[in-house]
Amino acid sequence: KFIKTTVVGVTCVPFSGGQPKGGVDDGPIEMVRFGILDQIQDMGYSVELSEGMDKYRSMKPASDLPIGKMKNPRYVSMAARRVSDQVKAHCEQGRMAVTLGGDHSIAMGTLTGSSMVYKDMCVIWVDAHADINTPETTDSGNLHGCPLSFLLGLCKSEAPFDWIEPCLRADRLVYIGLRDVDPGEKAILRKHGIKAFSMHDVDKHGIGKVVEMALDHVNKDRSLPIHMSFDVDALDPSVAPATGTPVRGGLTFREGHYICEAVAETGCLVALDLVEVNPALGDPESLRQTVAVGCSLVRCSLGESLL
Ligand code: Z70
Ligand code: MN
Ligand code: MN
Ligand code: MN
Repeated sequence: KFIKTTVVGVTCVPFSGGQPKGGVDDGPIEMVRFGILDQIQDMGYSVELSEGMDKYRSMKPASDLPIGKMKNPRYVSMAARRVSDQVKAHCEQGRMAVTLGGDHSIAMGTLTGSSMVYKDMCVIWVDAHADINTPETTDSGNLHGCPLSFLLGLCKSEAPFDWIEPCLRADRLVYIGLRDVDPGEKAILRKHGIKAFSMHDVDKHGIGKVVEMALDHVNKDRSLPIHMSFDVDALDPSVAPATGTPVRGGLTFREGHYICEAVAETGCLVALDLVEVNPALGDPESLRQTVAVGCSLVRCSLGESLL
């Protein structure tokens, strides 16, 4: 409905500054090694790869003292700003924008980028976590737990994040998979009436009904562009073990894939993030399994399972 070419614009973001564990910056290269780019091409798309992925590592400032509780604020901001430019460029060309992370702080960039082109887009956030802490409510100071508060305009626009224009309406955001939400985040979700389908809802209604309700909430007529931001830790650790903050009781392999298939089926997807694959965590089999499932979710979101 919105995608104008058969080109998929892939942006690899080897970035780990939004949280303390190294290795998540190797997520994209492992997915590329696993063959994600060839797999996308084998589906009949061509791939346009954003340039200079190594630059994300080299842009780390020599000194990046915390601002309040926020850790690595300058590095996170600079990386997200670059991601924003790259994703925006793909969207402007009418390409499906696929971003491979990296930790979830990069969503500050992916969503600002896509929303500059698709002003009325809605967001499906698939995650164990709500990632909506403000610089005030965060306990950890890890910015991968905060991107949505910046995007929704819930925190003051201060340097180094003053380039972020609030670009997302609270009623255009919906979550699936939540099961580890901080008290301050719960208060934010309540205050702004943000719709969230937790694992409890998935158990109660089944994934089919949950995805339908989620789409109905943000995109009743299936007429708005969708940006889906998929944190691999939404999946159960038995399915995706190699991630920084595994939380038990997550989505099964099929539930995760169902979400991607149902979103693909709407024909409204314009941008996809696949984040928090950390190849450094766990044994080689955990790594292989997690990278494989990440690639599989990307393919399904691009319509692999549709007949
Ligand atoms: C916690 C925080 C988080 C991902 C952990 C955790 C956030 N709410 N997000 N792992 N992907 O630190 O703010
Ligand atoms: Mn998460
Ligand atoms: Mn927690
Ligand atoms: Mn996340």
